[in-house]
Amino acid sequence: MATNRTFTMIKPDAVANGHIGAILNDITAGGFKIVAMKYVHLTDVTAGNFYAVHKERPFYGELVQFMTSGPIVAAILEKENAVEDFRTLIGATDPAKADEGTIRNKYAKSIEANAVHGSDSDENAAIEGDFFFSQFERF
Ligand code: RTP
Ligand code: MG
Repeated sequence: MATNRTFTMIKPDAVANGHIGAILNDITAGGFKIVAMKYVHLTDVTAGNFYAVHKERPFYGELVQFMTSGPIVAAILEKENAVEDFRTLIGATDPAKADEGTIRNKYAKSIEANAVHGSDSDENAAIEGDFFFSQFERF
């Protein structure tokens, strides 16, 4: 499998709880190379646009509110089979269902405040990475 890329965010709950360092450590220990990274506070407009795919879902308003509640770390990660392997590393959306040792199992508190984002396809990984990073901000 060729090396490819995924996109992640360390969400406001994990940032506020002091887990940036531990999560980045788990990500690099999991074999992912960080090829872009920034620390930003999303606005209603930027978070709303990022999550536009979830606009019709009942949790959309709360999700945008949560994702603007504090700063986040956004990053593009590189590894073989990056999208699938990263979703394995982070675990299920609901941390109560996330496997032992996964990032959400270790650092997440609820289905919404679930510590990290991971792209769900190669196509969305490219769209999400382009949303946050210009060509000069990725390596
Ligand atoms: P993500 O996109 O953040 O990696 O998470 P995911 O694929 O595992 O889950 P997805 O269905 O894409 O949902 C996006 C984010 O919305 C919040 N959520 N809240 N209240 C709820 O029932 C609910 N369901 C999902 C979570 O923050 C989830 O990660
Ligand atoms: Mg998703």
